[in-house]
Formats: sequence, structure tokens, C-alpha cells
Amino acid sequence: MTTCVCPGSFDPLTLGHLDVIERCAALFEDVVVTVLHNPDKQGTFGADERVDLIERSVAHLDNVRAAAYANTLLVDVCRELGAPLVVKGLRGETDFSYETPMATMNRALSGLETVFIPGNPGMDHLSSSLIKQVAGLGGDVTGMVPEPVIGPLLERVGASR
Ligand code: COD
Repeated sequence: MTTCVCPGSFDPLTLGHLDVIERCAALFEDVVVTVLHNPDKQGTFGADERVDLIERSVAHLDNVRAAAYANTLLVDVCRELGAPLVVKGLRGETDFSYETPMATMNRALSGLETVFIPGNPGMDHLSSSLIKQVAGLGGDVTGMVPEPVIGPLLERVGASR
């Protein structure tokens, strides 16, 4: 059985993330969505909240689970899970430029391979940060995040306005 890891901040999960996760679920027997710390990003949701929103959004996928890891390298998470590879979605050249050094670093650290999967073109505009901006200024986020995320997202960014 090959375990595939889908790593990210997921702050919060978007329909773009979910599309990649669903495609991984069709390709691999075991998929672990891992919530990790990105030092370049300030968090809106706590790690446990993000995991809860992911779990509620992937309830229809039997072979997908979610977990959060604090102060841990992705390569160590994958070693612990017995996963030989991670899958990352690419929305185009900007994602490719951002992701390639991380993929090379992870391979240098432990031999961990990164598989890139092209994002669904209709979802290329979906990013957690843009969606939070839209929601925070009263825009409609229907069709941008999974249904379980809508309420908590509006509650959270509304509360911080
Ligand atoms: N369509 C397709 N793919 C998408 C979309 C979309 N609409 N939106 C996002 N994605 C992809 C991203 O390209 C990314 O691959 C993945 O989904 C997750 O996205 P984010 O934005 O939630 O997560 P990031 O990019 O902030 O995650 C960065 C990590 C947390 C994975 C990284 O910082 C990390 O590995 N941290 C752990 C510490 C570590 O090991 N550091 C060394 C790294 S070399």
C-alpha cells in the first residue's frame, strides 16, 4: 500500500485543495492530508480547527485522513507515516517557482519525492488568503470553499473586522 501525503497550510481548506485531494484519493490507497506550519504565513485558524474542517470536507473519501504536525519537517512527517512521496497542486508558473526549491530540498534531506499535479484551471484563482480577503470584505465565497468551511470562515473573518 502506498501512502501519499498532501501537505499544506490549509488555512482554511479551499475547493482547489479538495480537488487535488480527491484526485489523490483516486490514485493512492492511503492519503494523509497534513497541516503544517508555513513560516511565511500568519495563521487565521488553529491547526486543530483546520484538521476538523478538512475531516468534515473529506468525509465522502474512505481512504483520506487528516493530521496536524507542529514544529516538524515535512520529511520527518513522511518518514513517520511511511510515505515515499508528497503530492502538490500547481496553479501555474508562480506555484512551480515556489514549490520547486522545496521539492529539491525535501529530496536532498531524505530522498522524499514530490509529485506535481496540475490544478483544475477553473480553480486556479482559489487561494486561502484571497478567499479570506473576499469573505472579510463581505464577498460571496460560495463555490470557493467546501460547505463545512463556509460558516466557520464567515464567523472568523467577520469577528476580526
Ligand atoms: N489548485 C491546485 N492546487 C492548489 C490550489 C488550487 N486552487 N490552492 C493551493 N494549492 C496547492 C498549493 O500549490 C500547495 O501545493 C498546496 O495546495 C497547499 O497550499 P497551501 O497554500 O495551503 O500550503 P502552503 O504552500 O503554505 O504549504 C507549505 C508547507 C506548509 C507545505 C511548507 O511550508 C512545509 O513543508 N512546512 C513544514 C516545514 C518544512 O518541512 N519546511 C521545509 C520545506 S523545504
